Amino acid sequence: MTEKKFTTVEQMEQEAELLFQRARDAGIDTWKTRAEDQKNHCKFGEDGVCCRNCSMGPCRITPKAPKGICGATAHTIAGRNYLRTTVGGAAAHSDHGREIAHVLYEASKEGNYQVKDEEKCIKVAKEFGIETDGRDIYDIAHDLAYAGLMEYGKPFGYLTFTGRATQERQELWKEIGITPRAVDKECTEAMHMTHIGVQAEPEALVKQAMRTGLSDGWGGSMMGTEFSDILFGTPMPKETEANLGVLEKDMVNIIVHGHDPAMSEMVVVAAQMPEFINRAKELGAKGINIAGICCTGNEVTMRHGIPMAGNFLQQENAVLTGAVEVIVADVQCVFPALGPLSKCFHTKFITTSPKAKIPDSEFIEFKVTSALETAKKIVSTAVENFVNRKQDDVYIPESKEKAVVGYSCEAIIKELDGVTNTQVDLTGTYKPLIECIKAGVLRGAVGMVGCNNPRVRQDYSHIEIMKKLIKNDIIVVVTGCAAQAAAKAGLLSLEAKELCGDGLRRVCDLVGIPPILHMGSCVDISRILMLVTDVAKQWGINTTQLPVVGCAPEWMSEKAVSIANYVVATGIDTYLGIEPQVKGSSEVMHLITDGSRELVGAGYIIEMDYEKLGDAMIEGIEKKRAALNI
Ligand code: XCC
Ligand code: SF4
Repeated sequence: MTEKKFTTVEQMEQEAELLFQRARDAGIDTWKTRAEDQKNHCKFGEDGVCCRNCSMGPCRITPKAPKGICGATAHTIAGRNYLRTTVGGAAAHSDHGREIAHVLYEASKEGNYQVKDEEKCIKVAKEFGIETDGRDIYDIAHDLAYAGLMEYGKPFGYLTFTGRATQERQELWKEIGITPRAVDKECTEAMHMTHIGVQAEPEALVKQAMRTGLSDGWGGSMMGTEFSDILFGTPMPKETEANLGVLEKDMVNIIVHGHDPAMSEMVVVAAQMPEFINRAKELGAKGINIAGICCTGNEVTMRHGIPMAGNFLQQENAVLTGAVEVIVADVQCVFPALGPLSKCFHTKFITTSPKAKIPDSEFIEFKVTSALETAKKIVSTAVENFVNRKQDDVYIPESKEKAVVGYSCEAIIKELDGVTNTQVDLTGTYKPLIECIKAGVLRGAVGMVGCNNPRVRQDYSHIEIMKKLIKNDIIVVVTGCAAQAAAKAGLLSLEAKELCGDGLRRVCDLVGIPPILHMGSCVDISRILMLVTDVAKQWGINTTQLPVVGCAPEWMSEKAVSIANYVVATGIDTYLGIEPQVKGSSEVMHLITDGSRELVGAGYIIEMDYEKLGDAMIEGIEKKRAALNI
């Protein structure tokens, strides 16, 4: 057996350092230097006890001034801030879902976007009570898109997808009053509650955070995922590569960055057109290479095997290679720093959404009706820009790793079907997986998600914790920047089974999967919700009983807080490696940890030491097993 050498964080850091040096040489800042400049962080902000919700303030809580001018305590202020953070995240994810619903609404046989997964279109339409028999698929799709859009503002009732949850969760949510209503209703109500002089009770604020989070996970994000699958195809396993080494020295490099797949899908289509490939060759390039960053990267890798250039904290590094002709972004997680940085290189920075215009970028508005035209313009800009590259001044780090991506729930079931024995028919279910967990071959599962955060070494916690988990026979599913961290370290390759305990290694061999499964972008955490829910249903237990936990070791965004809220409210303990900004209130801190466990059977476990965080998860999983007598 040849021992595979996996890329280490140290290697990645050395390569990154060479790129940062290029920035220093060019006299430009990077996140590294800016993070230094921002030290030490404002303590009031960090603790969540600064309120600027009205102009009598800002008010900051200190021992000398324990109340705001209106009388709000640290608990009220921290609770309100926490809820507002959640709203920011839920709004972002859900608005992404809404954009996709609009794309589906515009889909047509002849137009820019088609229905690729008709089966899913019909299945989901039925859930919404839409007539499907004998109807044209586009008529069904349009009715579905309309029904989806109505989920954002319907005046009565609850979100349709909550009907997918376990009976136990549905009843509990009803009982404690957190079943999500229309997406916009939850976000608006949360903003209302946090206005001066409205909600002051910490528990009510934390419950609304869960409800708003649920409207994201079981609403906006879930629609984002399902409608994207209908439009662009449900992901199936594909081979690809990850890390900056995927950039090609002798090709035109285009980086797609952001979140919404509508734009990036079209760029992928345009880049395959012979007119552009030929033109690239005329200009001395060997072809056109597309690579992704952040969740756009996850979307296009899941469906097309497009390589991933890296995750959140690597966006500047991509430009610093000097090898990128165009970096094009739509919404979310896009550093404004890319504007001035791109000016130091030949790189053209293109923004496409009116929601995210960035100084020093070129704005080309992306519209559903002119999507292909715009994508062609973007690709053409990149191709023509190749001649401006200073080829002698290019530095592309060597590191890249092989990865298998594209494990939608449908794909996982298909893989499991491939190995079920025929004595009892288990096809189309997670039962083989459940049997492995019951028998202890697998101890349990962890969903690792989330961002990078300069508060900790980039990707170190992700990678070290993942290695620890798989060594302990715990299967891991990943999305977002955590997924890209895994990919860069080679942990999404089939060879990663070498790092597993005996049980997980056997499962990997038998099923032919890596020990860490890439389930997509951050809105695709809705896939993890469905995986967990269906496993609980087929096992016949509650989600809170499953030996399964969630983890976000390096999270930073408001979206991550929204996610953490809905994962917990779905009954899954969530382990955080970065502290939520509520430390200034013992009550809110209690409410999101042990208090939430009393309320919904799950809560946060907060631990900044990655070793201890990993150990705590294993312990948590073993406790759940013991309670199940397995
Ligand atoms: Fe953004 Fe989704 Fe976080 Fe990565 S994981 S930094 S939110 S790209 Ni969503
Ligand atoms: Fe101060 Fe109350 Fe106004 Fe907040 S809402 S800024 S605590 S007066």
